Formats: sequence, structure tokens, C-alpha cells
Amino acid sequence: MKQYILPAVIGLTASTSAFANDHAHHNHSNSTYGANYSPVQVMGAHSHNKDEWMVSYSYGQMHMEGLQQGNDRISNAQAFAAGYAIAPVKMTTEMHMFSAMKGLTDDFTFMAMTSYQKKDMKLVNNAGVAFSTKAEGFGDTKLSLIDNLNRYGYTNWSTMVTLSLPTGSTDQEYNTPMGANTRLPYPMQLGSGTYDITPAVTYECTCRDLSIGAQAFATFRFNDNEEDYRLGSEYGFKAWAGKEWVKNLNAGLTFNWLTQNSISGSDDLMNPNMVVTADKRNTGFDRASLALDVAYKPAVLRGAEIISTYEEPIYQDVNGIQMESNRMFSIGVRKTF
Ligand SMILES: [Cu+2]
Repeated sequence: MKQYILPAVIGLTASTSAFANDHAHHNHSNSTYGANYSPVQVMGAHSHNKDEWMVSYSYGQMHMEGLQQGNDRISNAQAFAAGYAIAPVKMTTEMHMFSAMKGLTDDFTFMAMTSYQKKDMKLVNNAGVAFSTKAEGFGDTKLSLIDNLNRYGYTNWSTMVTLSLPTGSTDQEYNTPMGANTRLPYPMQLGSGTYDITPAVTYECTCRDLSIGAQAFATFRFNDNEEDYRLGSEYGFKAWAGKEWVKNLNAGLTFNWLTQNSISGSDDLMNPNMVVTADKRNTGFDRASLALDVAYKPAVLRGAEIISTYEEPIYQDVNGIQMESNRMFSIGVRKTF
């Protein structure tokens, strides 16, 4: 199934030119100047009018560096002393993210998202030998249905249900000092390997010229993947405030909270004593972050919008020993038809 997802998304993108309607973009907000902000990185924070399309492409990077135990930084030597032969030093994830949204009816908006990812991890063993591993391919594909609840009179509230399809592989391997085609640890895999459901509820309102909102969501996984494990369930909360600062320039700040539970089951091809990241006891965390996002629609782009986000963790408490999350950023373009 994996190889058909991108053509499907491109097909969706190509077909959008048939819909040249010029509806207002944000179904929820009124057209008052200064208050049509909705954070670009929060899925389900906005919906679309019937037959209105939005397509977007973004390039993003996520960085992790160094080790934490609980919420303390620790050294590689401490990880070796805890019994591991190899410690991760640095990890970079590059993502090409594609999404399409369509207003199906006055009530429901459909969204499809997928990504192409490149992961690179640098490691060092207890003899001081450094090496790196790489993984590359499609991530999971997410299909969402947003209900704006307008027909019930709840104009500030909306719900979203997302189904994640396991298009990202969970059997990435790479040549390492331990051997050829070694199964890479959990964080280097490209997907969950399971069908996951994420319900979410979102509240938005406009106070004077400020748009504020909040969203609560949870991700559940119902079975083990082909490698006999499942990622932990997730519980998240987001709250944001932003506005249109000058004409066609929206920006705001989002607070993110994410609790991810530990992995259950395990991939027998990973050796939990070898690398910190292959031990499922070192999975699951609480993390808070702040994200700044900007959406700018310069006249020269004929209605297309430049979108960018920058996110920095402000608190993280991990189970066992894990890499520390650093900054995350993305830049892209989106257009509504
Ligand atoms: Cu949209």
C-alpha cells in the first residue's frame, strides 16, 4: 500500500484546480480584520467551507541531542555505567510533509496528510568509537474528519477524528559495527506499524482582535504491529493565542503538552542491552513546548501563503534514559482554492 499514497496525494493536489471558489478560508472566524488567526501546526484548528480545498507542503527538521534520565541531563559515561554498550549522541529527522483538506459539506472537513522522512542518528560506543545510522521513507498517513458542530449552535467548538494508516515502515535496518543490516532502534523507525485513532476536541474564540483556542486529543493503538510491539498511547493538550498583526501576516504562540506512554511488547531483533534507544523501558515521556508560527500571504504569490513554525521544548521528563528533544522548525507553502 505504501507506494500508492504519494500518487494519491499528488492526484488530490492536481484535481484542486477544478475548484476555483474564493470562499473565506476559516469557517470558524469572522472576517473582522485582525482576528482570523489559527495556528498552522495544529491539525483541526480550522475547517473549510463546502467544496473549498487547501493543499500544503512543508519541509521540517526535528533535532535531538544529548541524554536525559528523568528530567536531568546525563553523560554518555552514565549511560554506559547503566549497562548499555552504545549511547545515542545526536539525531536529526528531516520531513517533507504533504497535506490536503476539503470541505465536504457545511459541517464536515476532510484532511489527508503524509510525510517523507529522513532520519540520521549519531552514536558512540563505550570504547569511544563513533558511527551513524540512517533511515529513509514514508511516514504514516493520517486521514481526519473535522466536524464544526455549527448545526448544533456550538460555533466555538469542533471535533476531529484521525485515523493513522501504517504506511511508515517499522523494519528499518542499517549496517553498524554490530553487523550488517542491524535492526534500528525504536526512534529510528518511520511509523507506528499500527492503525491508530486520535479523537480531538477544539475550542476557539475571538476576544477583541485576538484569536485564542485550545485542543485536547488522545491517540490509541489497538494491536501490536508486525514486529510485536505497539507504541504507547498519547494524551495531549494545546492552547494558543494569535492575530493578524498587519494585513496578510498572521502569527501566534502555542503551548503544547504531550504525555506518551511506554512501548508495550518488543521487537526481538533489537538488543535492549546494546543501545539505549533499543530498550523499551527508555520510552514514554511528558513534554511541554512552545511553538511560534507565522503565516504570510504576500500579494506576489497570488493567494498562496508561506507558513512557518519554530518549536522549543520547555519541560521534558522521560522514562529511563532518552535523548533530549531540541528545537523543531518547518517552512512551507499552502493555498486555498
Ligand atoms: Cu485548511
